[in-house]
Amino acid sequence: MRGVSKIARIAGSAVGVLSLAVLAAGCGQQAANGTVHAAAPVKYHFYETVVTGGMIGKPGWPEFLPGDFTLPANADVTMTITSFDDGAAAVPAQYGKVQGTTGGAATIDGQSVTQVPVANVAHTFTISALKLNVPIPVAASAQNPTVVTFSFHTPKGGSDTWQCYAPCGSGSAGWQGPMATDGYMTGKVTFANN
Ligand SMILES: [Cu+2]
Repeated sequence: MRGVSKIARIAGSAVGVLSLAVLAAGCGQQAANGTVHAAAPVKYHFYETVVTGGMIGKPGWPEFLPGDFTLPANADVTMTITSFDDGAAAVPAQYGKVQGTTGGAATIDGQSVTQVPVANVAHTFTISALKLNVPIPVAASAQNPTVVTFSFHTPKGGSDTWQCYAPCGSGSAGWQGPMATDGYMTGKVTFANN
């Protein structure tokens, strides 16, 4: 009782009102945070960067960073791929099409697209097991990357291999070197339940 009347008295002064308001705001924030966390749908934004071999001191070895990675299972995942590669590696027609994403589209440098001209493709991010394919166009320059964003729903668990299907590697068909080396133009994506 003594405590309550003391607070009531302090509340009468401007300073008291202010400190009570801060206290109340603090409490409310904490409660709201907890509630939002529990109720929020699973959303996850994952970022990839594609660098040229020259950028990593390994000419001829363009690389996805990270190469092997984990995403939440059974979740709507948004991926943003920033690619600095300004060299083309033309793909067969099917790999110029966006497939398996939410809405069947991807946003490339701010524009929603469903396909990229095959001659303008530098890389693809493809998970064949999920029928997911996203072409990554040639960057305007090595200093001016192209930014590709798309969303897809992940499987309930397990792991899959992703692969770039633009022949950006070495050898006569462009399928050797980084195209065949884990962590460069192919890798493992794991879908984890916590
Ligand atoms: Cu590639």
